[in-house]
Amino acid sequence: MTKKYLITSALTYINGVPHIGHLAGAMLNADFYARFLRAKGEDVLFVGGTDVHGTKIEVGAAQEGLSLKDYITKYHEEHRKVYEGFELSFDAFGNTDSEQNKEMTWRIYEGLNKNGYISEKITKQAYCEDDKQFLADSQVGGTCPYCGYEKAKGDQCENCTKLLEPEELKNPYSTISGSHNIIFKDTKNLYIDMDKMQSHLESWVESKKGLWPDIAYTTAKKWLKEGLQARGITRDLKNGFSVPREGYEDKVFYVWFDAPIGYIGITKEWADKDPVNRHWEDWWQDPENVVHTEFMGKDNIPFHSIFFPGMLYGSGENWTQVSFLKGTSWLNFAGGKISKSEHRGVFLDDALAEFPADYWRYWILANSPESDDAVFSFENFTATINKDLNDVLGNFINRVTKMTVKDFGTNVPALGEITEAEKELYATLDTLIKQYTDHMEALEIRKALADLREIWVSGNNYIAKTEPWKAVKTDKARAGTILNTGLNLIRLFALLSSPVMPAKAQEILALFGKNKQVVWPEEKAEVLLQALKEGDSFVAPELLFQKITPERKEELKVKYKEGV
Ligand code: B3M
Ligand code: ZN
Repeated sequence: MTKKYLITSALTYINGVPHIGHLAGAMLNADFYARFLRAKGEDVLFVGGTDVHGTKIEVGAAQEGLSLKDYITKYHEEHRKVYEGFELSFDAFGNTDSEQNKEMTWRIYEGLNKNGYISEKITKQAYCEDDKQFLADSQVGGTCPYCGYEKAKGDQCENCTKLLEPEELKNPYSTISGSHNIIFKDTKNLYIDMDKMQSHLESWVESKKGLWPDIAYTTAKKWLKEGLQARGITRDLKNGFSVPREGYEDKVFYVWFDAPIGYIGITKEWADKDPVNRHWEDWWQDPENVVHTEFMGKDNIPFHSIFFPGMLYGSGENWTQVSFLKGTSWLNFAGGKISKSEHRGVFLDDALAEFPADYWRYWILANSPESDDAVFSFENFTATINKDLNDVLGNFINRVTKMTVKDFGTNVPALGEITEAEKELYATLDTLIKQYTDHMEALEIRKALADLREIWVSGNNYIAKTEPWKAVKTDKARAGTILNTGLNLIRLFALLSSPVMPAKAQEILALFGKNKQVVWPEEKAEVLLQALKEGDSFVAPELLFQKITPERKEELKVKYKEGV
């Protein structure tokens, strides 16, 4: 049986519009991989969505004076729209609050409970007598015992960055109402006994050595080394799934319990729309035949490398576990901390209003913060777009099509005798395309993008060397051969660029007629460069890419507060 490829990208919290850092961390890498595998003819299911439970969302809804339901609907839709704008090709896209996800969450909880992995603990928690509710750690404000900052939160002091417990705050108050009427009250919650899974998870993580990227493997190892501890899976909150257990009527599951299960819930929701042809079990309960690749930012790695695998394992069913965990570092902004309220940094809605999605996709993938943090600046963005997309790729396409139209019209000229120059080009391309494909398969994204650029460069080198503008004066058939090869290169470049810049690739393929289907080029370059035949018609494009002027760049730097 051929393998199936399950791809998941972290489910973003719906409070706030996502920025380019979110794209760089999870969704874009996942989309790039999904498109590549689909082009290779693989069976792919790409799952994504939004995370709508927990305190953050509850607070966000209260701030906007919306009901939870309206708040969730509004922002889920907003996220969906920008992701569509970035051409993220999710097969299944949903929310974590669906009926299907509740069913899966309860099922996994019941399994864990049956197998003895659930316990109950009583702890003290902040309770506001005026709000008549328990407060999450981050909902308690007060004075930091270390630095005296008056607006510290119960989980962390923003001023001195110390991690805190709510009881440590002096003069505690509710951030919901401002009331100082706070007591610390006993509350019981359910815990998952991760300590009982220590040895199982140790050997499982060990089996990923050399397979997972370093950042994922070492993060998982670090947690194991510190020793796993029981972790709370219920909370005294309103926004979440109810808990099927007596005495827990006023509580909900912790957001990080049902969020990763959300991948399964979203798959089930998708399958339920077409029950004859889609089966969630084919993806989630077939570990032998499914390759599951997860994409996320580095802060999400512990949950995906330890807790979620532990939850699935402890439930006792034969779940598909993560095969490859692609965690990335941060994409930072040259101007400092990205903030919507201070209009600093590039949020996805603004990004789409400034430039085509493919400009961003190219830059972000080429600068992917894979092992180290990377920095976005309009300075660098401008340089990359002008050089790679305009001078290298765009210029090649323009020159070849314009020269052909001028000397041969809008039909592909004949391919005559193959000379050393073509043979050299074939050899270069064979090496580069293999390297590119290998890097994509291994999810070495920066390296893959460097290969893609080299592939484009090889086209320019070929034209510079063969000088068709000279050849046409002395040997028109030779010029025809060069331009035939050039036109074929354009088509090949579009196919190879499609996981990175899907819309531009379609635009380029459309120059050669109706067949715009992307099939991954697996033949030898010599064959690939004979796909377009003598007489096939094409059109010379209008400007495919546009340079960013120095004035525009300066405007953008001011507008988004880069170094201002
Ligand atoms: N919503 C955290 C985040 O957006 C969390 C990820 C859940 S993935 C299952 O970074
Ligand atoms: Zn402090």
